[in-house]
Amino acid sequence: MSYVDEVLAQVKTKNGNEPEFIQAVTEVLESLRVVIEANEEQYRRDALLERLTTPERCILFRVPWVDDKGQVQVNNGYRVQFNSAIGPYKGGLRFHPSVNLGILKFLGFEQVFKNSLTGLPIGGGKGGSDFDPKGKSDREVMAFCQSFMTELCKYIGADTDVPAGDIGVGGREIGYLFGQYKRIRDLYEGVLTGKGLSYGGSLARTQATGYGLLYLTDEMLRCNGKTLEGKTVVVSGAGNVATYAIEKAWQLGAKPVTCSDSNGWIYDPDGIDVATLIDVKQVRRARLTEYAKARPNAQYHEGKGVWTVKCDVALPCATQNELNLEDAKALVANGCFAVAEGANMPTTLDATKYLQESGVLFCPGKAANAGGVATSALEMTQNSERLSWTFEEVDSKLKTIMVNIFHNLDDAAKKYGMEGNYVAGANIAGFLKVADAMSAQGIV
Ligand code: NDP
Ligand code: 2IT
Repeated sequence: MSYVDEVLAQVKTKNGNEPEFIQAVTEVLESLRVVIEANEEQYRRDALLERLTTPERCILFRVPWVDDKGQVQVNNGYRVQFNSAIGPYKGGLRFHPSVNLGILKFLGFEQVFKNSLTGLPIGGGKGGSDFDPKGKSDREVMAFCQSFMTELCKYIGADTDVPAGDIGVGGREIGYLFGQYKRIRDLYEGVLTGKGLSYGGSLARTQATGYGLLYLTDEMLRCNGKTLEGKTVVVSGAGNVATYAIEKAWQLGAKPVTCSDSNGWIYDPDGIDVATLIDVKQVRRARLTEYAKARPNAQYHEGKGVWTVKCDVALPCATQNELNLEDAKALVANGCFAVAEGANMPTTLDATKYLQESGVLFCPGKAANAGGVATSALEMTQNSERLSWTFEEVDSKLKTIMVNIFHNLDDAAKKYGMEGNYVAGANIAGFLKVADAMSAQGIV
């Protein structure tokens, strides 16, 4: 059996109850075959793939907090410190009822390759809780965040592990988490990114994932003789990534016509109005039905459905496995020619294969959404030098990073005989740097 098949089989046996983790590892290892085979003896002897697919450390803890009725609630807290070969662990915190160890292992594993692709010195990690911030008062969210950080602060630090936001963790949560870290550890340091501008945050970090997604998509289209100008774009999600993807799509001359949340979706024939979306989701923390009330031409539909809308470009920006084979078929039938993932692993393996075989340009999340973590690394740099850069400076660095990421994965795909396969290109380019650092550092 080949070394890749051996390790894949082991990963499936050892992590049988973690389907998302197995899915992420399968995608990566399958596309690394040609690289591994070229160096199989050394990699096997050093158990490189076993080490690459096993987190360095997983921390699980109890998070007790008191709700507004005086009732004690208990949630699970996690931090998966996956790989520190190229820098301190870096990756977001997710607060969502679906969070479990398997989900965070998949996200941490993806983060290792994503962070490598940015070209910046950051290792991979992810954390979070099954806590659901929806419907909670600000005081309840603060109580939860303080209890969560009381435990997490023992394991993180500006040079050790630097969390940030993800689903359910935005500016409000990062503020409460930072305050508690500072109080307990008595350290004013860049231990979190995505901070507010008044206490060490970076300009453009809020917009970075969505903007970066569009910078990369623009470059991918240009390199394939197309542009975003005048194109119809469908977007899923209505959170941080989706909102700023929609804003940048407009700025680059495209027309974004959809967004969605966990209850339903919007089709706005006039194009999604960013100010209304921000007011509904960020200011009022309301449902998308409120968007439809504010925009008379917009249609609200319950459930899932953005992928049935005719479009040129599709940008899944909500959550994992939200675009399946049936959705991929609908996109292709409607003439969609490019898909770039704003979310982490939003496309199922069979849907990805179908899109690629149908000639759709497909860029995986670990490259396409790397602008968020790249700008987090720029926030870490600003914190270290105790300076703040202008919006334009950060945004222009972000753009350069996204364009470079695209060319690195495009070149890697070409070099290994898989031209146009950006999934393989991203996995190979991300892997090579991590593998080199791991090999240089001995068996650790
Ligand atoms: P937010 O919490 O800001 O927004 C998430 C959006 O997705 C919301 O509209 C939410 O709906 C919807 N959503 C979440 N879970 C589900 C679900 N199970 N089914 C349907 N809709 C769902 O998160 P982000 O925008 O930050 O994250 C979105 C994706 O992007 C995630 O995959 C995340 O890992 C990834 N990502 C985020 C980065 C960042 O910097 N924030 C960086 C790179 C990737 P509702 O409003 O109802 O909750
Ligand atoms: O998935 C991701 O890359 C993020 N949620 C952002 C991580 C970060 O550290 O900024």
